[in-house]
Amino acid sequence: MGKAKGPREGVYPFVPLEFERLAVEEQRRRAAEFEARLKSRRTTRHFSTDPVPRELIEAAVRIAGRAPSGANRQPWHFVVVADPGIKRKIREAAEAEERENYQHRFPGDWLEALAPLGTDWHKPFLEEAPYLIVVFRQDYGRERQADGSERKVKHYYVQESVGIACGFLIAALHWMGLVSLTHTPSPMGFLSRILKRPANEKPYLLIPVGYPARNAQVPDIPKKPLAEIMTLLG
Ligand code: IYR
Repeated sequence: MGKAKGPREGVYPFVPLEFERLAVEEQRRRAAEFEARLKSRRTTRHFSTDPVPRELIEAAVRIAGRAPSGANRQPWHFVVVADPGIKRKIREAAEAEERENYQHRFPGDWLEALAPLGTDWHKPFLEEAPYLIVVFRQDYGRERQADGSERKVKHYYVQESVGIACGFLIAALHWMGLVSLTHTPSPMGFLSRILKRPANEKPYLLIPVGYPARNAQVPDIPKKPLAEIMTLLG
């Protein structure tokens, strides 16, 4: 008898990698194009209530689901909220936590770091944005057994995997002409309760998505130059 195997170990055949080797000039062109596109991505807090086609949100979540993950466990779940009643509940709960944060819990240095962003405890975007994508990380999986019982499946590098998936999601939303906000109300336990998520899932990010309000403004913040964020050896 061999060692007990994980749920999916050894069941996938290897197939040839589909890969198109591009001419270097084309690679440069694509790099410049992608960089230019992502340069205009901005986190936005002022949303229009204009509706967004649902298939765009579905495509963005499918793209997020293409992210690499530890042992390919795909330890994420995306709850997409368009229902105005649920959005209101989320806003009320988030504002209750954030009011505590801004008025009592945030230490002085944190408030100072937030000052340039102009944020406060009011979160109207949680009702104005047509969609809220609530990202959950799954600290372990649940697999139904033949006898109807459930067993835990180990997940690996959950934080890293879900972070990468959110990066894909945010880039995809921008690419398709939408804006988003990586919102982190804290603590986020209310999202599990309102959205009735199982115990293996924990809220990771709350991402309002939509079009910007006509008068949307963003802080004019700098990004670090390459020399500061990259060290080249050799
Ligand atoms: N979650 C709070 C505070 C906040 C914290 C950080 I760090 C930010 O970059 C922005 C906001 C809020 O959403 O107001």
